[in-house]
Amino acid sequence: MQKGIRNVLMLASLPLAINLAFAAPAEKAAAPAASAAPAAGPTLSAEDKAAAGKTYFERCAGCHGMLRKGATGKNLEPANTAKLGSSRLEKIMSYGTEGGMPNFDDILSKKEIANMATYIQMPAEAPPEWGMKDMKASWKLHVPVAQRPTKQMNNVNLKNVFAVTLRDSGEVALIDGDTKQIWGIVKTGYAVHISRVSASGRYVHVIGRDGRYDLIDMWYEKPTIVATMKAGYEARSVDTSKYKGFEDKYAVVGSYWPPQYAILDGETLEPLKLISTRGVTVDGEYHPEPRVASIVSSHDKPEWVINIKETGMIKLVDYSDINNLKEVTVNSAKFLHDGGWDASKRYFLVAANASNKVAVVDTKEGKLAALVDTAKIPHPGRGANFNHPKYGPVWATSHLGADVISIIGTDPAKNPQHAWKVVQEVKNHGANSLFVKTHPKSKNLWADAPLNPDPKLAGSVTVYNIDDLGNPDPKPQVLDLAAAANLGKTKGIQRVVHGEYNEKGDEVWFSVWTGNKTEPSAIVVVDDKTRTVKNVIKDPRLVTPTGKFNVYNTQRDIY
Ligand code: DHE
Repeated sequence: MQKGIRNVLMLASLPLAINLAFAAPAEKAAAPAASAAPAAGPTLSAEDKAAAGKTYFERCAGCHGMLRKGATGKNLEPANTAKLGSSRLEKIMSYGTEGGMPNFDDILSKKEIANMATYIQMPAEAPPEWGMKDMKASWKLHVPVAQRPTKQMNNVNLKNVFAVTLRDSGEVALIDGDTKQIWGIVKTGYAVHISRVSASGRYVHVIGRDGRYDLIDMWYEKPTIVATMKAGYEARSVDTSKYKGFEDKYAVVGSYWPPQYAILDGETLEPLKLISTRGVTVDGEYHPEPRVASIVSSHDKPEWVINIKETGMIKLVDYSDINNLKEVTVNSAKFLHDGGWDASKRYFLVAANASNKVAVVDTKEGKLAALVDTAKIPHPGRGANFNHPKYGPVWATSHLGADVISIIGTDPAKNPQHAWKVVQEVKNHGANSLFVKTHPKSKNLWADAPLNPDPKLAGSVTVYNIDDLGNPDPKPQVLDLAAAANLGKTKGIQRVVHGEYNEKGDEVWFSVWTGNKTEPSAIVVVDDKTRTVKNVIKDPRLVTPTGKFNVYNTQRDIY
């Protein structure tokens, strides 16, 4: 058996693929420790260390980094954590902070929290590399293009299908938005982070937190995975080529570890090119872990916007000739995370979250248009575009670190006095928000607060009437959607997360995510006009639903 294939089989047989990062097989030995070890310090048994390492990957690494150098979350290297000490660390982990750190006392036991407090006072270990050879060995073409259906073999209205992440079961549910029935569930990587839709609208591309990338073909009777590959040990982002003439030709996948992005064949996922993102930050200092955060595909040119978290560099990658790849590197601000297009799709707005800024890149000119100062830790998802009654075209974000929604002017041509400024800040019902949402056909602006330690706030959403935002004191409505889901009492907090519109823009779907996979979760469908609950989708197969991606809106970047 080929060594690479054996690795992949080993990965599949582990409960979590990332276990490899903490218990590397002999042929992929871990790189030397990245941070200086104190002479002596807290220790754990091998078993507790492995368990804490797994939990660290599942729950902490995204914000704090594999090497614990900090990004959205604080630096957790021993020099800092030892100063705080076990008891303070345990309190922070148990109850969260107002600064955006969620509480974990509802999903981790006291022992797990105590072990984690010890673990993060021990030196960080760098996981192994994952290069082109590994990617190629992991690649499985389940169905070659020539053997796939030549026309749609089902009667589902594909434009209104929602790809729903079932976080803790490592699956994606494809839900028919017209009937609200589960059309199919496919086995994917662990905790799929996002789904993106190919330019043709036929394929759904899904990337697991563990770096497993699956391509789902929706032309079969039931959604079917036609290709799989592993992009690294940890990943969050993916997109496809959307420019005319390149539809479905390429895919691009960004990794957190190793820090790199890969260009793949868009219909087979065959790895074609790999580019490291290690390098210097906007301050000119070397960083060993500049992770790939959001990626978006231009509709106006053969280009991806690839945001490098730790360096604060935005890469504009021209994919028209991948052998002679051209990258424009735009300096912005550190800790780039999530973002979306403005309504014209010329400007991309991305949260430089721990810098409390939103960076705006002008993709027509290939330049930074602005760095906008905002409230603490902006977290927009893809943001929300609408016409403000006073300020014209605007884009909005909510915040992990503040209980406000920031509204930024986006029209330098006709409303230059408002462009790239926070023109208004309105109150959200709580901090620890992740996503805002609206739709061109809607008059509502929605915001969640799922990571709030207060269950009432975590289970509610704020909604503003956009027309009311022109008034001096606009009044929102706060809806308790967790209560509307009627799941009964659960140990895990019922966190209402991620609004997503249907194709028509007259319904908005929210997940009620009980962070505990043994407890029930649901999806609540709200009628956008009346703001009343229309359906509650409950099914034992809906395990910890989080992100939902409507095919039509995702394919066309409507938000
Ligand atoms: Fe996300 C988007 C990273 C935690 C659900 N998340 C993104 C993007 C990044 C990212 C880089 C943008 C992708 C793009 O557009 O190309 N997310 C991270 C983290 O590093 C972080 C903070 C910690 C972690 O460990 O992963 C994190 N994210 C979460 C969650 O806890 C959520 C709620 C559930 C989960 O999967 O663990 C979550 N993130 C989402 C969703 C999106 C997302 C649903 C897509 C939003 C959209 O509308 O496009």
